[in-house]
Amino acid sequence: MAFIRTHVVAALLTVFSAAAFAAVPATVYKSPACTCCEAYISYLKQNGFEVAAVNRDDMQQIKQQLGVTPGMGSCHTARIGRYTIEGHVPAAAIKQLLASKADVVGLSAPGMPQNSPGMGEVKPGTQPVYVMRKDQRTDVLYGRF
Ligand SMILES: [Cu+2]
Repeated sequence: MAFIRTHVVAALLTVFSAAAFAAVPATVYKSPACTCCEAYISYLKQNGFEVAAVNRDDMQQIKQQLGVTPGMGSCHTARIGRYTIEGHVPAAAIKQLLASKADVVGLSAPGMPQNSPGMGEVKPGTQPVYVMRKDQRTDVLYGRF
């Protein structure tokens, strides 16, 4: 099992290192008072994203515009490439999605999960990340990151 995991990680690193040269632009929409949003923005910057933070008072409207699946909302909403990234989604999941070019709306870490990036100590491999799809299903696990 450890052998397989090592090889999967090595393969993923190869995929990502090609894209790691250029910072990936990301726009993060958040309400002005949100401190965990700030922590998540710092996390994204540390993980190779070039972040534009936009304060908004109409986050519900933004989420609707960007196609966040009802019931999968969190605090901040990001637009990265053609995808909407809702909440405290780990960078590895975002990079995997960008590389896959999957035809989905984006990813979500619904709610405010403890130990997700920006929400305390990160425990890699434990954070469930869900796919936001055009059919608005809410039960499709993308993986644990
Ligand atoms: Cu938050």
